[in-house]
Amino acid sequence: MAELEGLEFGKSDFVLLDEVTMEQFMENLKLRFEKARIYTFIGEVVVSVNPYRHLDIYGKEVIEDYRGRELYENPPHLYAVADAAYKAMKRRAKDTCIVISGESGAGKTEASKYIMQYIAAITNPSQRAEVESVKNVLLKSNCVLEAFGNAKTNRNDNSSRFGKYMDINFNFNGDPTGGHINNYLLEKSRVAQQQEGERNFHSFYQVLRGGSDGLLKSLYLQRDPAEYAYTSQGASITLASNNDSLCHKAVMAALKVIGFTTEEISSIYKILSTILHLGNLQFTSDGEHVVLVGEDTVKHISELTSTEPENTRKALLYRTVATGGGEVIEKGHSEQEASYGRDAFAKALYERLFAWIVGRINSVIQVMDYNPALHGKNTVIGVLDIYGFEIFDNNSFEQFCINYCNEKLQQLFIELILRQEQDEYQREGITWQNIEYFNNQIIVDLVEQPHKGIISVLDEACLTAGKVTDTVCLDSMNKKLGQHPHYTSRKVSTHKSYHSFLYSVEGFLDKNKDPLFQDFKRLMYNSSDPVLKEMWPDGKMSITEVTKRPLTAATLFKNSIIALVDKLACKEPYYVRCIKPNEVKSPLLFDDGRCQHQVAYLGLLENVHVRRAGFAYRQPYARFLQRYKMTCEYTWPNHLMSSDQEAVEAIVNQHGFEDDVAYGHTKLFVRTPRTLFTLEQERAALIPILVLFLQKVWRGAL
Ligand code: AOV
Ligand code: MG
Repeated sequence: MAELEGLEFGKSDFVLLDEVTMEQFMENLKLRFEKARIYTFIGEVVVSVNPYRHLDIYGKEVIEDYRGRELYENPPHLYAVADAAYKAMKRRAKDTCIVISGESGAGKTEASKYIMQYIAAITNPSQRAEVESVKNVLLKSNCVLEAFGNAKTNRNDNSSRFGKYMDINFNFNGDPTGGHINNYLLEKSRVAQQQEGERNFHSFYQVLRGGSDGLLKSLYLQRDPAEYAYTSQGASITLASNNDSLCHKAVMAALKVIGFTTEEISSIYKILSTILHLGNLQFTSDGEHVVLVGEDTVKHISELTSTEPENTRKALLYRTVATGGGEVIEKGHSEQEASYGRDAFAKALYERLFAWIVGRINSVIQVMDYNPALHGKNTVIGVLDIYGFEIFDNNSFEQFCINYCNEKLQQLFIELILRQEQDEYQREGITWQNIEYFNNQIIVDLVEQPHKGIISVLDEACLTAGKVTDTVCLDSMNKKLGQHPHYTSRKVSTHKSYHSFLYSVEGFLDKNKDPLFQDFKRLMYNSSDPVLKEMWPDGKMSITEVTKRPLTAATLFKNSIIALVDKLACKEPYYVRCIKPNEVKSPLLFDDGRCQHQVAYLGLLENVHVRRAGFAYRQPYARFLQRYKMTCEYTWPNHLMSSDQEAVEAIVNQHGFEDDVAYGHTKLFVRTPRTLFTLEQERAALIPILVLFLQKVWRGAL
């Protein structure tokens, strides 16, 4: 609470602002950022501003300060939220979740790691080996997932290109017994294509720069990422802030700790190498047929994937199709089809590798044989770290999905924060008037509504036989959604001349359909590398088997995000709202405009309003009494009343705060922060007198 920090650091809780205006909010946020107080509460929500420099606020001593304490007893911190979620889970056997949101580069992933470290540090005091091993896997999984799922973008050098939701399971002792990771839509297009200034996934650069000479030789790889088309397009192959070589060693060590076998690790790197070689494959025409340039590369690929060179070559140049009469024929690709197929194959290889790694980690931390009758209730803390809202110069299908996901989470935030608030008033028997707030459901509907939403129109276009182009699809969207207040469409004429509805529709249909020639699936399924085979079970099907049309990428993503939101909604939520102070990764610059924009769309001011319109503070009677009993003659040192509530009433009445409070069943509710301030000031003034008094008692003077 505010009294723990001097006012020179600003208000540690935004509900304490004199007036809830954007101006005051921003002033406080800026002051705190400048004073390296990067965390500020709004009630139980923590607002965080990325400091872009190392702060010495995460050490062991700090963890001890927060361990088991109440939220307001310490300055705002991620640890306070982590501890609150943990306490609720342990004391009340509640499933809780910590949702971390904010735009790209705002500090979500870093926050999620600190939270996990905190939970790991405060659990298992008796150091039981099996719990330690679960904790270890949970912590080490971050390193592996970041290597394979993060990349340098123009907004963040270590940008998460997948969404991660991790459940940590606890036994009745409050010790972790296992967990489960869900991953959401990996941005696989990056494997084959990167924007100017960006990189492919870290994993490629790490193995090239950090792999031993022996490993690289066995993978037929050269050390320089510039040698490979897939790692050099963005023309930015070095990270200022990271050491690829060291990271490779850390990833190798983490894979071993988690329990990947030597064979599995070898398969992982063979797949990475296969992808790099695929990227360098070229096609040309001999006048009649499309042919491959670089026979050696094909040989390397077949060796790395444990397939026959002839089959590999065929899969790259032909597709097998069943004719209407049930006859099976081989149809040669055009040059364009062959390149398209190669890239689709490389992307699918990476996507499946990533999913397999996540699955493999899950198999290690899966909670086995948990018997609630024997072990007590199994509770869960979920931690959500997903890709943040992002806008680039050119926004494609991936940005559309990522931003839709952020709208969904924002909607959940508004609903849960309000619901939680209103639930509490109801539970405590306090009269409460509902508050109006902007519900972005309308934007979510625009995207996801069946038959009408953007995804639905997109799917329709994808399912239409014949040639539907991105532009035709855009026209159809304009027709159907043109009247929607949140839909705009304009034709943008740039040097590239693409069409846009905030996002560029170029490539939308293809990314949504996400086709991959069956031949690649069969090739991989028939590999003699068991790991690779396991990743391609759908290659088992023969060509004549009729396959159901698979769901589109957007629909799959939508379904997974809806399931995620359902999962979060049934847990007690804790929120971290991250803000990016500037666009240039500077620890010194607080860009007012950019920050204000984020505060606005994160709905933080509304959050403060909601919190204040009701009661800014609430405290169980016993706790309130403990803290302020010295300010009232009837309660100091002990009260003689029949209940703590009555004693609290005595304190309130003596100060004349009757109109500012309400009495719940178990808690006192205080409307304005000023009341608390006054009590705090009085308490602070009394403490020196009390100390003097106690010193005299000790010295025997009294
Ligand atoms: P994000 O997860 O929110 O972006 P990160 O957590 O990756 O953002 O943070 C971006 C960078 O900011 C980090 O690599 C650090 O350099 C710096 N940073 C963030 N938080 C802290 C902190 N508490 N202390 C010091 N430096 C920090 V994205 O994944 O792009 O949405 O998709
Ligand atoms: Mg991230």
